[in-house]
Amino acid sequence: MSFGSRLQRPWIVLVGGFLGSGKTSLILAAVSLLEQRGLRCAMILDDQSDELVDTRHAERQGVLSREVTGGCFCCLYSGLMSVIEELRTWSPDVIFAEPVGSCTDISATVFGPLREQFDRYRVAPFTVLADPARAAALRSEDADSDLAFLFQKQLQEADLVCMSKADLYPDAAGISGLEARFLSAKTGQGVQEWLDEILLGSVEAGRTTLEIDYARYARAEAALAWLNLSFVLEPASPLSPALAVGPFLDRMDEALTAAGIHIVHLKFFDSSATGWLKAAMCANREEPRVEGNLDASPADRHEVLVNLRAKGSPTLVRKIVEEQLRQVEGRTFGVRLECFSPAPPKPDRRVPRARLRWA
Ligand SMILES: Nc1nc2c(ncn2[C@@H]2O[C@H](COP(=O)(O)OP(=O)(O)OP(=O)(O)O)[C@@H](O)[C@H]2O)c(=O)[nH]1
Ligand SMILES: [Mg+2]
Repeated sequence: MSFGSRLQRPWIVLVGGFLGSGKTSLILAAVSLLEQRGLRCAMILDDQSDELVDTRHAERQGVLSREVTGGCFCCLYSGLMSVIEELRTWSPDVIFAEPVGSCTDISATVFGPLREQFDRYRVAPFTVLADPARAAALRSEDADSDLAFLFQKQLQEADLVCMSKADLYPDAAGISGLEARFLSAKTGQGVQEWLDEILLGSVEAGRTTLEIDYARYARAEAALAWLNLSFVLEPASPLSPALAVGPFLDRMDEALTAAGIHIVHLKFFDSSATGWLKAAMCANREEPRVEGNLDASPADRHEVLVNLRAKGSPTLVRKIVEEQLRQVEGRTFGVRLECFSPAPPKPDRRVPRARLRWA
């Protein structure tokens, strides 16, 4: 079975879904499978700001990656296209793109204008991932209304819904009213089948235009605190990546939890001469999930990235993180810290479904 060749139009594959649903993990697993078949793949990450854990992770996995920063793809179609055009010079077969996990209205703002480029690209159906635990929480009666709004809108515009993390939730239910696939980026379960379906199947791409109130969308995103931090750490004595970031992560979780800040996704990335480590948690007091060189030997210099998406006040989140940073043992320098609420989304293109025809 062949997915195509370099002489043809490259595939554009958008994988959306809520913060922490498993987008980056799925894309990295898919790239690995496709590369085993000799296909060239690249990946585009999207964020409100730069210094992204996901980009560093992708680079460490050897995946060609680029960033679109300063907003969601829904507002930055032209930015997305200029990165796609740049990647095209490298003749990729498949370009994956991961929208920000709070982003929605992708069908009208990205798939819509992308249809006009049908002579240059093949566009896969829009996959939206849902973490079963998050889906249950955000569909319950006491769900946070802002987060639930974003989650629902993302699902409503999906061409294909996939329940992620099937290894963690083997008995997960789907979402009522939606046909869902089940997959695990960790074990590979369902990933090949998903690729076959999006690249060889007949599901139409971008078939649902959302009805969405942008003022409500803006309010929901503005309820989030978005923090990107980078710094260099020289500990008093050499530490492994796990020991360099572990205590900082634990204390940050404690302090955020004590202040009533709801962690949506907290990611750490440590790069050192002896190896790298990524640690992430999708809820307060969750056991961090760790990937990388777990047995790396101690190093005397660490480059640390922290990306935190939380429900709460950016001013308070910043204060907590600054306080925890002061408590890190050793010398910290080169600190860059940004913390804000996402600005109201303003699409640079919006092409509703009714005006569209695929070639
Ligand atoms: N056990 C298990 N964990 C997974 C799987 N997929 C993702 N994870 C974990 O879930 C967390 C979130 O995964 P990511 O791939 O970073 O999710 P994301 O949707 O890209 O997150 P954002 O970019 O922040 O929106 C990480 O700790 C992953 O290791 C899976 O299939 N199984
Ligand atoms: Mg990601």
